Amino acid sequence: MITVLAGGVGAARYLAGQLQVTPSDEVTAVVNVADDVELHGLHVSPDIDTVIYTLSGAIDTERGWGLSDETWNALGELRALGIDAWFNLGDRDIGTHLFRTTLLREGLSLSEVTARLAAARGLGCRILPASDQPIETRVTLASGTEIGFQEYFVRLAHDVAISGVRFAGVESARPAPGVREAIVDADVVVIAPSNPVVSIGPVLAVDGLAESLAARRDRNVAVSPIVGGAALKGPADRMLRELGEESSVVGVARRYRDVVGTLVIDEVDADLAPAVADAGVRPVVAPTIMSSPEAAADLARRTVAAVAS
Ligand code: FO1
Repeated sequence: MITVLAGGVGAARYLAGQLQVTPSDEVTAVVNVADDVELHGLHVSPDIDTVIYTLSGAIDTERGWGLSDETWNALGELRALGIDAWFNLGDRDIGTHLFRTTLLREGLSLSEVTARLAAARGLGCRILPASDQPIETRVTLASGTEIGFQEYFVRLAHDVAISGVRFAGVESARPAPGVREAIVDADVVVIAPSNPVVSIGPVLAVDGLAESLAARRDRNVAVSPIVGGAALKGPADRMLRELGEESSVVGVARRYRDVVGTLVIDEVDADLAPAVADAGVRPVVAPTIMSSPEAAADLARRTVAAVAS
């Protein structure tokens, strides 16, 4: 069993690579839920949907989120009615949120709804929310104002400095069914190249998961989402710096050293391998830019091989 801790776009690409080299029934994704947001009466789970849409080939490849061949008529009607609809929900994507919101209201858990969505799109791998209880990433801006993650990421286009991040509700969030076992029983646990602060952070903060990972640290491996000091997509590099950490593979190694024994870094960061080792994590240098499905498959192969005994 390969268990992959996943956020959104980068993790979805990594998972698509993993599924080219590992039978799907041997892959479990534990996905961040702290980006989830309630908008216009709908429960949206961006990271879960991005993973399911990507793995089923339904993703809009330009945006990296939402469905392809999308139209925006419902949103247009909302705006015509004077609603400030700043989070772009496509008409097809709204179908997913209506399905999820209706079943949640009928009492199904997020795990059960997610399993139905994954099965409906023909996925063979397991997609587990990190928790069935609500966790909400709250971002404190440098100005001191605290806002929700999607307000920061989308409405403000993350074009603003932050001074803090917290995961509201995480204290009472338990691992969703199967999550702890997926970590404890995995041959290898991979932390996918997602934002360490707001995509992987909320997963590691769920009760007992960091401890379960630490207990098998030498069979866990992370892929750095920071290459040459920068994030390939999104604000991970700026967030690390604004939180007083280093936006580099060394900064990532420091963040993950309690839960992984190995960090895969890109060839451009090969000169930092000794510094990663000094931070207490074994560096493995490999091409980490997933510029094609073959590159993603090769990265997944190398990442698992780095720790599989
Ligand atoms: N990202 C944007 O930058 N702008 C959007 O309008 C937007 C809408 C959206 C709708 C559904 C969905 O599943 C994802 C969406 N995203 C959008 C991406 C989302 O904010 C990010 O995927 C994560 O939350 C960060 O990984």
